Amino acid sequence: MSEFSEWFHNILEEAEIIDTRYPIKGMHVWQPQGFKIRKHALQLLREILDEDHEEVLFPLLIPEDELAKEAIHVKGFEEEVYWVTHGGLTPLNKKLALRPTSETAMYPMFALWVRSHSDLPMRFYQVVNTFRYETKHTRPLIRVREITTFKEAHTIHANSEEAEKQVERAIEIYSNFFDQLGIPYMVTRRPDWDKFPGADYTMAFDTLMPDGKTLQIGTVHNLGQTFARTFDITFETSEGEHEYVYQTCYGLSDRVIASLIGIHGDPSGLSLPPSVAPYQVVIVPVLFKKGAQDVLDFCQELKDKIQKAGLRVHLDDRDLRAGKKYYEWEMRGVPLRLEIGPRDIENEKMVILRRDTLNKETIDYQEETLINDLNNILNEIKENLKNKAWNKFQDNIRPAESLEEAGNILKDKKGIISFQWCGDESCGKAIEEYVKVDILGVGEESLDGKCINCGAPAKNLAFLAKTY
Ligand code: P5A
Ligand code: ZN
Repeated sequence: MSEFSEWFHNILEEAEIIDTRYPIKGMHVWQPQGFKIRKHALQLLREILDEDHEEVLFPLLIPEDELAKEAIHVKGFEEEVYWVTHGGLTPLNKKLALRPTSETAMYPMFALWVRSHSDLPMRFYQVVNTFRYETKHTRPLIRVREITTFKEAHTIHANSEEAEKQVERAIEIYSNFFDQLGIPYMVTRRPDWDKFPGADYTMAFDTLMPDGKTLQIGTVHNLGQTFARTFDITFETSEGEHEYVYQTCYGLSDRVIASLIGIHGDPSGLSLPPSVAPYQVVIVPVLFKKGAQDVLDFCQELKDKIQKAGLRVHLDDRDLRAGKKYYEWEMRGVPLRLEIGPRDIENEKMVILRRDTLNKETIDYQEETLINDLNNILNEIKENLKNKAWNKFQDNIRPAESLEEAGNILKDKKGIISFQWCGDESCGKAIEEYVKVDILGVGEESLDGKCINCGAPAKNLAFLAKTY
């Protein structure tokens, strides 16, 4: 196990995020702390999506014939589908698939829902569990067989320009979401041989984990009219003609939580952005025999005040050594800790510890500006986590002029390699073969470069990385 892998597994257990002892490979239990982080992250996401999407909920099971309709799609998933074959002791006459994703559950219904051009666009999303019988090594939150937090959006449009605009919009939405979580990312177009089964093209978000491997944390697909033809989703144009719709879909998963944990964490444990931290502030009273009750009363009032202002705050008045409490809250990633003793109350001071820097500071306790002061610090923490993560990400993208150089960088430093690429599939496969890692995707157009492998004029800047 790599050092990061070990850290990751330990922190999931110690911080009570996920219990991996459930007796099915790739299926795990969300524990209360993990569930809260998940809940807050979903809340942020819903706030963004609800602006112009509607939330729906489709059944988990998909009839075999619907799943099989879209040939390329089903081919892409056939090795990963779990099947329900019996109801009790009775064999089903139609096998039912546990959704690996919901295109084939939703689109037969979309065919019924879409009538006229005036119905369009339609934008839906759902947050559900999906099942994929992954054959690669499973890892909690990163590659699971029950994806418990699959946020999938599906949109329907009257023309291809609108669908393309929706792809851009989805990229904006996810960028905004990741920015709020301080997760750095790059957005690339996946090579054709690596696009979503059935899509015209796939745009993907990749982040970088501390072990130098990238993690795909979201994808946006332009489906064109492929599924519309398969599922007969048509609309009546203003001229009274019937045309196939254009579709997009985009999805995120538990991997978002994995990257939050992995990217912001440090040797002391989790370090959470305030927006998703179960507790944003924890108050630890520093008690001595004399005056203990006064300190506790003061802390209780302080807690009430902070809570009223809408922050998630906890008063840790357990009868434990302060050092033990500090260790625990740092490990759990609480962004801000307030330590208050009798001397502080007297002097109108408090000691604060920022989890992101682990710096202790004494600041003024000012009743009138307290909430404002705390909010400012929390905001600084959010920005600092984000900046640190982005700096590290950018420091780990390195250009390579030759395949040999690319191979060496991947061996020594890992991370992401940028290179000039002609865009040709067989050339791309040869590059992947040589460096033994995948082409992540292509980025901006190349103006005057030469392909790193074949020397032909390069079409795009592309990226290589060892991936999860
Ligand atoms: C988009 C939503 C889809 O399934 N259909 C609806 C489209 N795309 S996808 O790329 O196949 O998956 C979307 C995102 O889900 C994450 N993901 C996983 N996370 C954890 N464990 C897995 N086994 C797993 N498989 C996919 C990825 O982040 C992917 O981008
Ligand atoms: Zn080439």
